Amino acid sequence: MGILIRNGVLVTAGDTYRADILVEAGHIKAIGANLGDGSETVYDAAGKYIFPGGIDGHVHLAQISSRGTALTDFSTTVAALAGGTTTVIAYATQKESTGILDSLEQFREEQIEGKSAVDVGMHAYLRSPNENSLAEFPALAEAGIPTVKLFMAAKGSAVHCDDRAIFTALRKAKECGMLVMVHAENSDLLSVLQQEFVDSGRTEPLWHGRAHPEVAEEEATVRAILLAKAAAAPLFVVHVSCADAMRRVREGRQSGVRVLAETCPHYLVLDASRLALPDFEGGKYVCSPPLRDAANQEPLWRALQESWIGVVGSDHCAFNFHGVKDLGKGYFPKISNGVPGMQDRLHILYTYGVLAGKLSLNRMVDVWTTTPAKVFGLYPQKGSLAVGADADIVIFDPEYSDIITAASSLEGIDYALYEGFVRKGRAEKVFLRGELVMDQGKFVGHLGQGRFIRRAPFGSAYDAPAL
Ligand code: DUC
Ligand code: ZN
Ligand code: ZN
Repeated sequence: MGILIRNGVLVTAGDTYRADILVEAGHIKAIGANLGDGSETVYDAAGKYIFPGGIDGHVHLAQISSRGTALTDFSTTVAALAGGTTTVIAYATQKESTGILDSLEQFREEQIEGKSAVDVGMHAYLRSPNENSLAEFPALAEAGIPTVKLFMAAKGSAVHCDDRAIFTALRKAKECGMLVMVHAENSDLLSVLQQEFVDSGRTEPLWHGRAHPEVAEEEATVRAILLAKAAAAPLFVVHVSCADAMRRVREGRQSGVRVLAETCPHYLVLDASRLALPDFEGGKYVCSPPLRDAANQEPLWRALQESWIGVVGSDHCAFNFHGVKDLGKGYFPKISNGVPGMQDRLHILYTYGVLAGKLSLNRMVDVWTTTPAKVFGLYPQKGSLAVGADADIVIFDPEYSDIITAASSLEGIDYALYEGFVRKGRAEKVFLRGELVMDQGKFVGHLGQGRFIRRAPFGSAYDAPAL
């Protein structure tokens, strides 16, 4: 039996218009007027917006952090659904002495299957690539995993990548439709500063931020872009946190490099003053790159509106404050890095972007789902309201308003990153492949409904807009 969503205002990356949507067998069957034969379940969306389901291209779940602490698992993807996100792409780390594909296959079987509330893709998070791992790139693309993440920080760790590793990975990736993603921070600069601060007893969370200055991100961003230029390969820079790094991305694109970028909700609305909160409260906000001075926020919003940055991912990486984050009390290098964000990505963009006049509604949909779908090989199956697409659909009530609290968090940890923030609008009903799975903030689906999604090679649906 089909469903019919009537009287809503459809919002896509390119259009806003009133129409009905007919869904059959998990797909959008038709968009228009006078649809259906009367046998459908009807949902009246008068006064509501209809968005394509959100795609969060950057989440960390079911992993052990570099500090040895455990992250929340895929059952917490219910939080993503509450914020209208129907697909996440999770980082899956290559295991020691194990091939990339074998590692990821194991991760899918053990952590994703039977547990997830949303559809899931995987990014391969590589140990420093060698000849064996590069040789696996074609098979990764074939397996529907066309993205690899390389980590420029943390020299000495298994995941650190030097310039040689990045350059060779970029060249190989280009040959087989893979996209290289980088965490861009200059490792040496970070470690010198960290050592100095620790040696002089400056060990509160604030000093984590000071040990990761903006220029360290800017330098690594430029270097990665120039390596991409040398390899004539595309590049995706994750979690751009500051205006200077963003400008380097824009200049790189203007100079002809195919460089794309993501920023995250926390860099748009939270600033470095959080790290200085008393009683180790600042520990809740420790992530890398760190929260920046507030002056960076307006340029980042503008970059989203102008398409200099195309993607907003949450970089959801959730730890309990008590018992996990607070292990780093008195010694910031031990604080588990990461903040939650899966639940409120849409709320932050809508309330503090759209309603504040910084982002058009269409651009919001674009950075929240459509460009992520295109860049990460999910388009047009996902990220759009189009005939034939998966019926991942959000009925969004723009009139709803509440306050974010830990009590309303579904993220599975003991604090809310945006505690006390007003949240306007709500994903009132969320459909995953045509099934109603979230209704008025209540999960009405089942864990395990989410499927592993094989993604298409990079480039098949995407060309970055010219700047
Ligand atoms: N930074 C990352 O790069 N990944 C996860 C968490 C964090 O803070
Ligand atoms: Zn990162
Ligand atoms: Zn991350």
